[in-house]
Amino acid sequence: MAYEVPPLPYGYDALEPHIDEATMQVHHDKHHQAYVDKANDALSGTEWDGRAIEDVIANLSQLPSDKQGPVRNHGGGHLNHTLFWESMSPNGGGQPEGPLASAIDSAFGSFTDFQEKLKATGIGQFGSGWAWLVHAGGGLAVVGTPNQDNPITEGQTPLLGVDVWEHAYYLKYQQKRPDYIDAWWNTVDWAKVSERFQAAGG
Ligand code: MN3
Repeated sequence: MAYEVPPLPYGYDALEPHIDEATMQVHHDKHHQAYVDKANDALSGTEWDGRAIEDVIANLSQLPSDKQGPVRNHGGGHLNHTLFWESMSPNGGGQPEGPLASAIDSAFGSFTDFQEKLKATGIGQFGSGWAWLVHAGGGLAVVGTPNQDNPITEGQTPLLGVDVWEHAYYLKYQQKRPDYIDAWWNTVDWAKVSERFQAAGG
Protein backbone atom coordinates (compact mmCIF):
# COMPACT_ATOMS: atom_id res chain seq x y z
CA MET A 1 0.00 0.00 0.00
CA ALA A 2 1.32 3.38 -0.95
CA TYR A 3 2.23 5.92 1.70
CA GLU A 4 -0.13 8.79 2.46
CA VAL A 5 0.34 12.07 4.28
CA PRO A 6 -1.29 11.61 7.69
CA PRO A 7 -3.87 14.25 8.58
CA LEU A 8 -2.61 16.92 10.95
CA PRO A 9 -3.80 16.05 14.47
CA TYR A 10 -4.78 19.73 15.00
CA GLY A 11 -5.76 22.71 12.88
CA TYR A 12 -3.33 24.58 10.64
CA ASP A 13 -3.63 27.60 12.92
CA ALA A 14 -3.47 25.63 16.18
CA LEU A 15 0.24 26.28 16.79
CA GLU A 16 -0.09 30.06 16.38
CA PRO A 17 1.67 32.30 17.22
CA HIS A 18 4.71 30.01 17.37
CA ILE A 19 4.23 28.33 13.98
CA ASP A 20 2.02 30.29 11.60
CA GLU A 21 -0.97 28.94 9.70
CA ALA A 22 0.41 29.66 6.23
CA THR A 23 3.61 27.77 6.97
CA MET A 24 1.70 24.81 8.34
CA GLN A 25 -0.52 24.64 5.24
CA VAL A 26 2.27 24.65 2.70
CA HIS A 27 4.59 22.53 4.84
CA HIS A 28 2.04 19.78 5.50
CA ASP A 29 -0.03 19.86 2.31
CA LYS A 30 2.66 20.60 -0.27
CA HIS A 31 6.10 19.67 1.06
CA HIS A 32 5.10 16.51 2.89
CA GLN A 33 2.87 15.44 -0.03
CA ALA A 34 5.79 15.81 -2.43
CA TYR A 35 7.97 13.56 -0.25
CA VAL A 36 5.21 10.96 -0.12
CA ASP A 37 4.62 11.03 -3.88
CA LYS A 38 8.31 10.67 -4.71
CA ALA A 39 8.87 7.95 -2.08
CA ASN A 40 5.96 6.00 -3.56
CA ASP A 41 7.42 6.43 -7.07
CA ALA A 42 10.83 5.21 -5.91
CA LEU A 43 9.54 2.13 -4.08
CA SER A 44 6.88 1.13 -6.59
CA GLY A 45 7.59 -2.33 -8.00
CA THR A 46 10.27 -3.16 -5.44
CA GLU A 47 9.95 -5.69 -2.65
CA TRP A 48 10.02 -2.74 -0.22
CA ASP A 49 6.71 -1.39 -1.51
CA GLY A 50 4.26 -1.43 1.40
CA ARG A 51 6.83 -1.85 4.18
CA ALA A 52 6.62 0.46 7.17
CA ILE A 53 8.62 3.60 6.44
CA GLU A 54 10.67 3.12 9.64
CA ASP A 55 11.80 -0.31 8.39
CA VAL A 56 12.72 1.06 4.99
CA ILE A 57 14.77 3.97 6.34
CA ALA A 58 16.46 1.75 8.96
CA ASN A 59 17.58 -0.60 6.16
CA LEU A 60 18.51 1.83 3.40
CA SER A 61 21.70 -0.01 2.50
CA GLN A 62 19.67 -3.10 1.60
CA LEU A 63 17.62 -1.31 -1.04
CA PRO A 64 18.54 -1.57 -4.72
CA SER A 65 21.43 0.83 -5.21
CA ASP A 66 19.55 3.09 -7.61
CA LYS A 67 16.73 3.50 -5.05
CA GLN A 68 18.83 4.36 -2.02
CA GLY A 69 19.31 8.05 -2.84
CA PRO A 70 15.68 8.83 -3.72
CA VAL A 71 14.35 6.85 -0.75
CA ARG A 72 16.84 8.43 1.67
CA ASN A 73 15.59 11.85 0.58
CA HIS A 74 11.88 11.35 0.00
CA GLY A 75 11.16 8.38 2.26
CA GLY A 76 13.20 10.16 4.91
CA GLY A 77 11.11 13.27 4.31
CA HIS A 78 7.94 11.26 4.87
CA LEU A 79 9.22 9.71 8.10
CA ASN A 80 10.68 12.94 9.46
CA HIS A 81 7.56 14.99 8.84
CA THR A 82 5.25 12.32 10.24
CA LEU A 83 7.29 12.41 13.46
CA PHE A 84 7.35 16.20 13.40
CA TRP A 85 3.57 16.75 13.23
CA GLU A 86 3.05 14.24 16.03
CA SER A 87 5.68 15.92 18.21
CA MET A 88 3.80 19.20 18.35
CA SER A 89 0.55 20.13 20.06
CA PRO A 90 -1.49 23.25 20.78
CA ASN A 91 -1.08 22.19 24.42
CA GLY A 92 2.67 21.74 24.05
CA GLY A 93 5.60 23.39 25.74
CA GLY A 94 6.82 23.22 29.30
CA GLN A 95 9.11 20.43 30.36
CA PRO A 96 9.09 16.63 30.36
CA GLU A 97 8.25 14.75 33.55
CA GLY A 98 9.15 11.41 35.07
CA PRO A 99 11.76 9.05 33.62
CA LEU A 100 12.35 11.16 30.51
CA ALA A 101 13.10 14.22 32.64
CA SER A 102 15.57 12.18 34.69
CA ALA A 103 17.25 10.78 31.58
CA ILE A 104 17.64 14.27 30.12
CA ASP A 105 19.22 15.49 33.34
CA SER A 106 21.59 12.51 33.35
CA ALA A 107 22.64 12.97 29.74
CA PHE A 108 22.89 16.76 29.52
CA GLY A 109 23.07 18.09 33.08
CA SER A 110 19.72 19.86 33.02
CA PHE A 111 16.74 20.54 30.78
CA THR A 112 18.16 23.98 30.01
CA ASP A 113 21.49 22.48 28.98
CA PHE A 114 19.62 20.04 26.73
CA GLN A 115 17.67 22.88 25.13
CA GLU A 116 20.86 24.82 24.47
CA LYS A 117 22.49 21.79 22.87
CA LEU A 118 19.55 21.01 20.59
CA LYS A 119 19.26 24.65 19.57
CA ALA A 120 22.98 24.94 18.86
CA THR A 121 22.81 21.77 16.76
CA GLY A 122 19.89 23.16 14.78
CA ILE A 123 21.56 26.52 14.25
CA GLY A 124 24.83 24.82 13.33
CA GLN A 125 23.29 22.55 10.70
CA PHE A 126 24.64 24.06 7.48
CA GLY A 127 21.94 24.31 4.84
CA SER A 128 18.93 22.10 5.38
CA GLY A 129 18.42 19.36 7.93
CA TRP A 130 17.21 18.44 11.37
CA ALA A 131 18.31 18.46 15.02
CA TRP A 132 17.24 15.45 17.08
CA LEU A 133 16.95 14.06 20.56
CA VAL A 134 17.68 10.36 20.12
CA HIS A 135 17.84 7.24 22.18
CA ALA A 136 21.25 5.86 21.30
CA GLY A 137 21.27 2.53 23.10
CA GLY A 138 23.08 3.54 26.26
CA GLY A 139 21.18 6.77 26.77
CA LEU A 140 20.07 10.01 25.22
CA ALA A 141 22.02 12.11 22.75
CA VAL A 142 21.54 15.14 20.52
CA VAL A 143 22.49 14.69 16.87
CA GLY A 144 22.08 16.66 13.68
CA THR A 145 21.26 15.20 10.27
CA PRO A 146 21.57 16.81 6.83
CA ASN A 147 18.74 16.97 4.29
CA GLN A 148 16.04 14.39 5.17
CA ASP A 149 18.34 11.85 6.80
CA ASN A 150 16.88 10.20 9.91
CA PRO A 151 18.91 8.90 12.87
CA ILE A 152 17.19 5.52 12.53
CA THR A 153 19.54 4.79 9.61
CA GLU A 154 22.41 5.01 12.14
CA GLY A 155 20.67 2.67 14.57
CA GLN A 156 19.40 5.44 16.84
CA THR A 157 15.76 5.96 17.82
CA PRO A 158 14.47 9.48 17.15
CA LEU A 159 12.44 10.84 20.08
CA LEU A 160 12.07 14.48 19.00
CA GLY A 161 13.21 16.41 15.95
CA VAL A 162 13.10 20.00 14.84
CA ASP A 163 12.94 20.74 11.13
CA VAL A 164 15.48 23.47 10.29
CA TRP A 165 14.81 23.61 6.56
CA GLU A 166 13.95 27.19 5.60
CA HIS A 167 10.51 26.01 4.42
CA ALA A 168 9.72 25.28 8.09
CA TYR A 169 10.12 28.88 9.23
CA TYR A 170 10.95 31.37 6.48
CA LEU A 171 7.49 32.93 6.02
CA LYS A 172 7.36 34.06 9.65
CA TYR A 173 10.98 34.15 10.76
CA GLN A 174 12.91 34.79 7.49
CA GLN A 175 16.59 34.08 8.20
CA LYS A 176 16.12 34.01 12.00
CA ARG A 177 16.43 30.29 12.60
CA PRO A 178 17.32 30.80 16.30
CA ASP A 179 14.04 32.68 16.89
CA TYR A 180 12.08 29.90 15.21
CA ILE A 181 13.69 27.25 17.42
CA ASP A 182 13.00 29.35 20.53
CA ALA A 183 9.32 29.55 19.55
CA TRP A 184 9.10 25.88 18.52
CA TRP A 185 9.81 24.77 22.12
CA ASN A 186 6.35 26.10 23.00
CA THR A 187 4.79 23.46 20.74
CA VAL A 188 6.64 20.34 21.90
CA ASP A 189 4.31 17.58 23.09
CA TRP A 190 6.39 16.06 25.90
CA ALA A 191 3.81 13.37 26.58
CA LYS A 192 4.37 12.10 23.03
CA VAL A 193 8.15 12.28 23.39
CA SER A 194 7.88 10.35 26.67
CA GLU A 195 5.85 7.64 24.90
CA ARG A 196 8.63 7.24 22.35
CA PHE A 197 11.21 7.15 25.13
CA GLN A 198 9.32 4.35 26.90
CA ALA A 199 8.85 2.43 23.64
CA ALA A 200 12.61 2.70 23.00
CA GLY A 201 13.29 1.00 26.33
CA GLY A 202 13.35 4.07 28.63
MN1 MN3 B 1 10.03 20.22 6.37
